[in-house]
Amino acid sequence: MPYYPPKKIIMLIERYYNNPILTKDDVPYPVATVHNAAVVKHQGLYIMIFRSHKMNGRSILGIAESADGYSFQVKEQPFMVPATEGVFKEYEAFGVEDPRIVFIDGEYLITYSAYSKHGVRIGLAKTKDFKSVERFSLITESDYRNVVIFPEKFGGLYARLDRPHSEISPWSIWISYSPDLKYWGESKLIMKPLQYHWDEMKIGPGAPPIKTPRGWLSIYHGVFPTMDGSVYRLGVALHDLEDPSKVIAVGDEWILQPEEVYEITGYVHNVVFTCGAVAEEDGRVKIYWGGADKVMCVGTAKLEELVDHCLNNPRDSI
Ligand code: M1P
Repeated sequence: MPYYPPKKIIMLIERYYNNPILTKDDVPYPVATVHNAAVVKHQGLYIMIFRSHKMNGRSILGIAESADGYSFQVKEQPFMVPATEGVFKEYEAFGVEDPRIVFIDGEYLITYSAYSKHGVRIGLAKTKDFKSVERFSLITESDYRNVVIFPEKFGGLYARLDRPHSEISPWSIWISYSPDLKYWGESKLIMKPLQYHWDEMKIGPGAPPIKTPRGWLSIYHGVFPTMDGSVYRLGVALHDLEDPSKVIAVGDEWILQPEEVYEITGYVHNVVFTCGAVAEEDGRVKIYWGGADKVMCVGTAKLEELVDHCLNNPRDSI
């Protein structure tokens, strides 16, 4: 009999045993889904801003709080619904989706997708306390999604990763800079899907990048087309600490794929999609993801292992 060594399965993310952590049944107003949430720690509490489809199919953002990052209590009222006045009214008419939150310069910046008959743009809103929120600017034209802002400036400039919808190149990750969060430029394509890989169809920034001693860790989503629709998975990339436009390495294999029932079936099947992760003091990170565009899930990973995953088995760069 030939000897087959034991199969080594590397589990980088440990799913929380009690997933999903939030569903539509936890929301005190009528919604069809709870997914694609941003999560940050504010004054000792975990704040989650989550997306929900209303019964007409358009999305709003709700807010929930937790003491431990696992058990969340949803507030009575939504956090953001489409604006009813000004320029935001025109561009949010079809809904607000997929928030990301970052803390910089004493305030929380929330980027979100704003949908209207004109396409999808990115709105930027600000809050200091998650009690009130102020819309600041629409920071892209159509068609963009998945904008994450770095929690530090580079040479005095804010930096963001984003994902325009190009008809020429597969949907890829770009970087742009801004002196004031309003005007963005110096744009550059920095990461592309890799042909016949798990993310060959399109990629998009997921959680805002996390600073580690070896680089900025970016958790992104990648999509593979199959005869049964698209499969959304998560991967990781490492960016240079001083110059985030330099991608040091991209892990060749995904770190999470739809495997549990609540990821395989739902509103859109076979989807894990992240908008937020919280780095803890013990070197672990809580990664939050939407399962099948219907429920919210969480898992933990060691930051060091995610960085190793990028560096030890990288793919060819673009
Ligand atoms: O249905 C899966 C995802 O599809 C879109 O993702 P992308 O930005 O890659 O196109 C978004 O609608 C996202 O919200 C959704 O989870």
